[in-house]
Amino acid sequence: ANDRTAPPASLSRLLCADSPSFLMEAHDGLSATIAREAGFPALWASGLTISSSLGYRDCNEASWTTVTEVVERIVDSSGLPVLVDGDSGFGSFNNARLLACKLRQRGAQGLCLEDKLYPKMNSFMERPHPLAQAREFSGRLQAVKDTAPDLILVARTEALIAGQGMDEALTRANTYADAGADAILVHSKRRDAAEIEDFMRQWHKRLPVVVVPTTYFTTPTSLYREMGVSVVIWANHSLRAAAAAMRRACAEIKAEESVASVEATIAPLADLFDLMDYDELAEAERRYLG
Ligand code: SPV
Ligand code: MG
Repeated sequence: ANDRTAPPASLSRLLCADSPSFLMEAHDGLSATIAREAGFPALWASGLTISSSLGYRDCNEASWTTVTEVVERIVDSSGLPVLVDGDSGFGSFNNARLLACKLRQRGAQGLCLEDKLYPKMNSFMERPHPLAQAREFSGRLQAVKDTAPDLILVARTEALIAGQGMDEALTRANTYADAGADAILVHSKRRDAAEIEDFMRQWHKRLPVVVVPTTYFTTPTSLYREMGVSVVIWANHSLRAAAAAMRRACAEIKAEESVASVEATIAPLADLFDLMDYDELAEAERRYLG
């Protein structure tokens, strides 16, 4: 069931392709393996889902070293290109370039940085989202580019999340393009894609654009194709699927004082053995143990 030999696409090729690519979130080795098995060409190492899976809130409670270790598991277990959600870079330009350097060493292909202050807060929390000065944030981007030139750098503007309007979003995106970003992520918390459409009309494809349709999930993907969006990220759906399933199973097992009724609804152990490729180990044992 697992094709571990197919050559993965590169993130830069996906970003430059004519039609949109779809990236699935991963927050650990298992979710990364399952996303690869489903056929996704690349992964989003989501700050929200990595934090949540560790029992942290998405406001930089997880340290950059912890995130880097999780990214290593995602890279190793999937073999896919991984775009890492680096939040706002965990501090100044200096923290951002250190993060970039370490992520590159762990095999990440891309880093996304957002123009917020440290600590950042998840974009969907109803509270103020103070933005960094565009000039200071550009320094963070430049430092990352200088330190890790082969890392794909996605600059994310939170101008629309912060209620600063379309002109501010476009101005910032242009400033970040000047600073050396390889792509722009424009984030929106509207329930439709109107802001994204507006942005795309005025952006004129200066750089590839990445979007995260968490709140505007009803948008047909054909619209992204028509707009010229390059990458669409399904940012949190494996973790939310797992949380719902774990809750159901826990409640049922507690109530029934038995695991008998959930057995048919959960993954068989054989699935886990298959996902983790125990067959490869058996083959290696034959080769190396004789
Ligand atoms: C994430 O997945 O952590 C993101 C996307 O940054 S969002 O949660 O929409 O901010
Ligand atoms: Mg995030």
